[in-house]
Amino acid sequence: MSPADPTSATPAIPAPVTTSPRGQVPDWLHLPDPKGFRPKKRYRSVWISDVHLGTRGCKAAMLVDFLRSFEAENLYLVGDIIDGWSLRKGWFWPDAHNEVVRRVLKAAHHGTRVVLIVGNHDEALRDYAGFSFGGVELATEAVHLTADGRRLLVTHGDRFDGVVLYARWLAFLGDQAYTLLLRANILVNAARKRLGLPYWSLSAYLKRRVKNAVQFVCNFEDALAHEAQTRGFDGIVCGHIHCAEIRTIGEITYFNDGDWVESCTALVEDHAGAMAIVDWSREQAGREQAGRQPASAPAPEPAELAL
Ligand SMILES: [Mn+2]
Repeated sequence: MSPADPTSATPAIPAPVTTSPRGQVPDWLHLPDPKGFRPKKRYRSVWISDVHLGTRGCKAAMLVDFLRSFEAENLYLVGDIIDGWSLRKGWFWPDAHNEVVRRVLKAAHHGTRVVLIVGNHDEALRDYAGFSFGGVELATEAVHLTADGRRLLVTHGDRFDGVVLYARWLAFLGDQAYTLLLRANILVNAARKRLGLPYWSLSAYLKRRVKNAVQFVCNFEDALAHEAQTRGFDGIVCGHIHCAEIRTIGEITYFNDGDWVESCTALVEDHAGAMAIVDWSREQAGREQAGRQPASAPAPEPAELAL
């Protein structure tokens, strides 16, 4: 800005009122945790997905409890965080859902790198990939380098629905058909959206075909491992099918961080690069049990399955 011209008739613009001693941020960002709160765990990275804020199924209170329990350098929100489809049908937004958003923004403000990967239920955010809001980076996928040097592709996983649907054919048709199907899935669902039809949902499809669900989950995992391998990654982190998992497929490690609708699970990385699944409903149950028992009772089993 050039210095104000004293001869100019334009009145000086008053300085904005400072609402917080630390600058232009709301005061709630600095609210301390309640007294006597358990010490925070320190993770290098945390992945959560399929929170489905805006739906009655979302276990927001459990998630707030989890978000309050740790500090992390990286927090990846791996898609389907806000359920835009459900909100379009009817507004449902209780306080606990606000609290999730508040916790995430607070973490970003205090130095956690927060990356929000777009899923299929929050696809409206896709247009904003590459932008950053309130310290939250929006992206369609991300690359994570673990502390022990592994390169992981982080993506929601909905792109592979078409591949999973036609998995048996793919065995005959090969890699080019696979690439084509990845594109077709996006086009088909864009067309369905224009026709007012819902996204072709893998999880709904699986539920209709319960008998074959195990096979289809395997196909999903194989499709993602194939993608990671083709693109030269050591592993892949995804969500989408609401099924937490750490599994080796060929040379690829497949990680699924689960969901906060049914299982209340997250994926975490410690400072040595070891990855584990946290089952928060089990952790909470263990804590309640420990609270009921005398102080000399053995500590509950840790909920993390180190790998
Ligand atoms: Mn999804």
